[in-house]
Amino acid sequence: MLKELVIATHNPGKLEEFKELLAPLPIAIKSLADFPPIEEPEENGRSFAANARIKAVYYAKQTGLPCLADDSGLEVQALDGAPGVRSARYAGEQATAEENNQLLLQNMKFQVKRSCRFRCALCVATPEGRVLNEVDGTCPGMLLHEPLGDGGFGYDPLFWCNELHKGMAEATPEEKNRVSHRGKALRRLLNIWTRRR
Ligand code: ITT
Repeated sequence: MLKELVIATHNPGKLEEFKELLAPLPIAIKSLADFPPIEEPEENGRSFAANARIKAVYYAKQTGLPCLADDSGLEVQALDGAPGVRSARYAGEQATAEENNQLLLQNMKFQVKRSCRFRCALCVATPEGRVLNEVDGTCPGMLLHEPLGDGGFGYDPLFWCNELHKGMAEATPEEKNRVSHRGKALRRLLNIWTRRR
């Protein structure tokens, strides 16, 4: 298993979840805040996996340490998978979570079919730019008609989690990590790492 790992994200919500999930492991966890500012790469991949790979390889080269990158988002069935890979920028390049959520509610106003899912792709890369691992995870749910709960981040207030039978923003961090797309993907990664030892 790796001794040091940089969690390559600027999203504080993601970072907190990773720190909690990785805490039991003997790995020194760093974040991008431990390095001088690094310009962000262009996330122009057509899939979550492609974007996770772009970020992991780029930040591993920039930091000189192995990096774990996450690309994730919400896919709404009635919108043909949107916001999808554009989840962070759904309402515009610099959009806030609040603005993204408002636009999504507006676009779903007259929709009865409200199935959706969170997806997460993870990639681990070395400073030489070699991809070590790629895994993913999915979390099924329903899009709510109005925000519910005050936990989590991003689209959590609009997401009814089928597995928890409650709103994602109503869940404790432990509950969310148990069923979330990110929790599932990370456990897959940890299984791969521990099988190799
Ligand atoms: P980094 O690229 O720096 O990791 P980002 O926020 O730009 O940060 P993404 O490009 O992967 O990350 O965009 C993911 C967006 O999808 C994120 O901004 C949230 O709005 C949403 N999202 C992802 N995981 C989520 C979760 O667990 N709960 C709620 N929303 C989530």
